[in-house]
Amino acid sequence: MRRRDLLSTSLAAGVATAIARRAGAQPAPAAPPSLPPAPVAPPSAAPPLAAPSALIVPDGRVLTGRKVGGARVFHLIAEPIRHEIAPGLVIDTWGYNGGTPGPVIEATEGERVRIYVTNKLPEPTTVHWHGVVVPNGMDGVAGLTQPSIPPGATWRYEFTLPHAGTFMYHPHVDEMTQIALGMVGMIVVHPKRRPPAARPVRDFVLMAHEWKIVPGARRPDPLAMSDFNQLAWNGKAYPATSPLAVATGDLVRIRIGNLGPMDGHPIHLHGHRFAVVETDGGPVPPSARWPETTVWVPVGAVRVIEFVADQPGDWPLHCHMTHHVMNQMGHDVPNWIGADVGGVDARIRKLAPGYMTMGTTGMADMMQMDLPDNAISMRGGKGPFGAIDMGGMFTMVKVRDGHTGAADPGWYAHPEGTVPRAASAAELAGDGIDG
Ligand SMILES: [Cu+2]
Repeated sequence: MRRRDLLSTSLAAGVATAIARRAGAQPAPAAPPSLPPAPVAPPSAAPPLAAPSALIVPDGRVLTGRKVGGARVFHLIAEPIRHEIAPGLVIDTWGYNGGTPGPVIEATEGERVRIYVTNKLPEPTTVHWHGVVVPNGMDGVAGLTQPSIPPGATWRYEFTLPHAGTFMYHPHVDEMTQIALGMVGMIVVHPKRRPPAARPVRDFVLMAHEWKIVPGARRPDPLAMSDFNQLAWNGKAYPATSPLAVATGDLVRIRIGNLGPMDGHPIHLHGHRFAVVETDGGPVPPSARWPETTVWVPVGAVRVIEFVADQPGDWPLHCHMTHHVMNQMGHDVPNWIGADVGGVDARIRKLAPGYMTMGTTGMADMMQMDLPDNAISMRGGKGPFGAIDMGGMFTMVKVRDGHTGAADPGWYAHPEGTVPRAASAAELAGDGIDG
């Protein structure tokens, strides 16, 4: 359902309600949301953690596996899941170990890893270790390097991690369906010897994803090619994304992966300048780095950025494609901006009392319109100064003096005189501005 369809649905519902009210009847009960019964398995138990993770995965999970003999053992479970993208929007989809994205697999350079993959899907799958240099037979490509893993089976991958870095994993069977539904995850391989850090390092992992979810439906549409309407960081859309909390002066590393079906994302950070220090192909030599405030993260790529968080405040970190920081809707709403619709509205109101065309002064009013069940507002959330109109692939880096832990420190308290305000008549006159 595109936004136009949603608008006509809302309008139709409004008309029905109005007509029913006029006739003195009870409004018809809302149609039940389209809920195909989902084969939902309970979240699978992960193996116990061997050590506390050095990574911070906002809204996500880490698998550190456990040492058995000379290998680190992991268990990935490919399965149907029920996942909340944001309060009010729950989807029935596919993922790993009870969620999407799957847990971050964390290991160390040179380690032998043994990864068991249980297939609880209704169709075959495999796991490809994207960017990890493995023996050809461990590459996870159905038909080419292995038979696919049938439903109900548990198969075993085993290889040595030759390189430190940030990588990803995903199926190479029915990619269009399995990847689009959310079967994606990241892998972090720490260097064997970590260079002594000059300052505390805050090491974040963020994975971009996108779905097409018809407003009111619970099942993402894996056939979508271009009209994705739900964009997420680690499976969550703002306002459900957790901020990245750091202390002033920390070295912040953000490992950004993208295994969305179709779209690259220009990821923009406010208030700081960063460098791309690593891709899934390896480290970028310092002589080859350049300063940036936006990094293009193509589909099937990792970009690791680093910066010193030297500016206290609440700084957006978001995709700069405007439709990727908007929740749930599509792109085909009629363009009424600047139109005089008073005459049209008056005539429609004879049939549908209370009708009002939206969007003549911009789209902000649409962000508050009534929604069907299992749909969320285009608008992001409430900020300290009013509504934040960005949603979707939006989060914040919250920089505070002396902040410890990963908890949200709340809204930034701006020092006196550092927030814009209405100009006074004396100021306008003094600076020669005709306000
Ligand atoms: Cu984007």
